[in-house]
Amino acid sequence: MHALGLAALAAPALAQTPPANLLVNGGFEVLAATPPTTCGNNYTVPPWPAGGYPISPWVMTSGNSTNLVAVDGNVTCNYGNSGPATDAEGTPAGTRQHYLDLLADGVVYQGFTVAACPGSTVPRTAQYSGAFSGRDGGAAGTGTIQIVQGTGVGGAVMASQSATGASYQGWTTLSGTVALAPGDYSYVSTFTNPTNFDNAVVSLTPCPAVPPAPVAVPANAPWALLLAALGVGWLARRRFSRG
Ligand SMILES: [Ca+2]
Repeated sequence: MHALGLAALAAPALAQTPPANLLVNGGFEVLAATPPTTCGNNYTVPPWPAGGYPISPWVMTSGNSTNLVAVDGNVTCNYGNSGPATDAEGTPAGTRQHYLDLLADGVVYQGFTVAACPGSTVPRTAQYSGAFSGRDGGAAGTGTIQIVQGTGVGGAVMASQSATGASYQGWTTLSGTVALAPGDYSYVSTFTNPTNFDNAVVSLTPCPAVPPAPVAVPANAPWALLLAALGVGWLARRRFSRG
């Protein structure tokens, strides 16, 4: 068999698509109609409403104000020791990125839905993660991620992780897995005043492949095939004898 035949038999490489993030604006890069132009802090500058910079669909349930921090790796924007020079998403220096600070101890949450796999109601495995950093030259802050039942911050806690002492020079990423039955849940991030938050992700393991439905074979199919073969043979012999 030649090389082309071998190549044709080889299974095509499947592109590895990362699981979708069920959270929207998990990295705080969805900017308002009037985007921030200021390096560093962005909170009480009009026309943004009271409560700080919009971070929809995140909901802030406590904390004085949201503060969308803009950084670019110290290329044109030097935030000093107020927080990391880059956000938690690892973009190259020179790219303007953002992370979230709250002007006080605070809590933000976002709801998400775990869909059932086809024909199944068993729990699915969710991966969740998020990153915290310190502020103002210190490492005194604490950040906590919780996955809770329902929409809001008061539901039963399904999973929880905390980080204390995150540096202002980099990010501490928390991650874990949790089994979640189909339904509504919330990702809740709680962090103290000298702490920043970024890069929140919730994703689900893919549903198992559904085997194809078996093809019904008529009971008389073997006889039909045999008769067709006999017919072809008879025609061939007849043409040969005439030739
Ligand atoms: Ca970000």
